[in-house]
Amino acid sequence: MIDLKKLHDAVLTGDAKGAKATTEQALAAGIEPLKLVQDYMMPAMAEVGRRFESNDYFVPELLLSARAMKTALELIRPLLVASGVQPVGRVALGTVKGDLHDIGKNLVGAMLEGGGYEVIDLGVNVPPEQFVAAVKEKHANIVAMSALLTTTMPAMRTTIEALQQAGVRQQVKVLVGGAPISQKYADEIGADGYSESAAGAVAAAKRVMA
Ligand code: B1M
Repeated sequence: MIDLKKLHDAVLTGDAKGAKATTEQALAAGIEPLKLVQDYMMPAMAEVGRRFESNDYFVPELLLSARAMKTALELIRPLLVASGVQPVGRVALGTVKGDLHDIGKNLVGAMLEGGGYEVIDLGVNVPPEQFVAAVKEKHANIVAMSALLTTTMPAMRTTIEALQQAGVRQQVKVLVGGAPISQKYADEIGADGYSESAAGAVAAAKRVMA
């Protein structure tokens, strides 16, 4: 019997080796990969955030927890992707300019790939012109933006404006998400879709493409 709380605690304490070992054991025992992410790893990261807010954790602890989460996700990601079907669209995905958070963005990418989309991962700190270039040169049908900071949310609006100025806004759908983003904000900036979770991003992509 695997104690899955160990995975939660490994992410919380930044123990990458422990996170990897428990994830390996859990996957070998046939536990559903998404359950590991949603029920253990994400709550641990939420607690990391709470400790950061209350000054019990500082940036080094955030980095260690992020590394532990990423180590476990490296094992899980291929399994999320493998559940997919035929390619149904091409998504240019990135964390917006000024923002270096990529764990959620990577999960969204894995879920979209699992949902049958081809994902062009532009990485983090992606300037508007790079999203525009992905639409023009790589013929993305969806621009998917992630932001984790209230200070970087406005880069989503700037990117939509850049798509308009480049004359390509009509040929793409824009999806937005990330902890500080809401449906209200998505509507305000003229995005076509919003999701609060990685799994929901697939449904949102399907909705906007329909
Ligand atoms: Co940062 N950070 N961080 N951080 N960090 C937050 C976001 C923060 C809320 C912590 C806090 O104060 N409680 C806070 C932001 C406050 C605010 O803006 N109001 C914060 C801060 C302040 C900062 C710095 C400024 C700290 C500093 O240097 N003083 C700095 C900024 C650096 C920068 O980006 N320029 C910073 C740095 C970092 C690290 C680099 C140390 C590290 C990131 C490592 C990495 O990503 N490689 C880090 C971390 C780990 C966090 C927390 C603790 C965890 C983020 C995370 O990975 N969550 C975070 C606190 C928190 O979120 N509770 C925090 C797990 C992940 C699976 O969830 O990313 O929300 P999330 O993604 C979800 C959904 O949001 C959604 O799906 C995902 C899965 O369901 N989603 C989408 C995301 N994108 C989507 C796109 C979609 C659809 C859904 O469609 C396209």
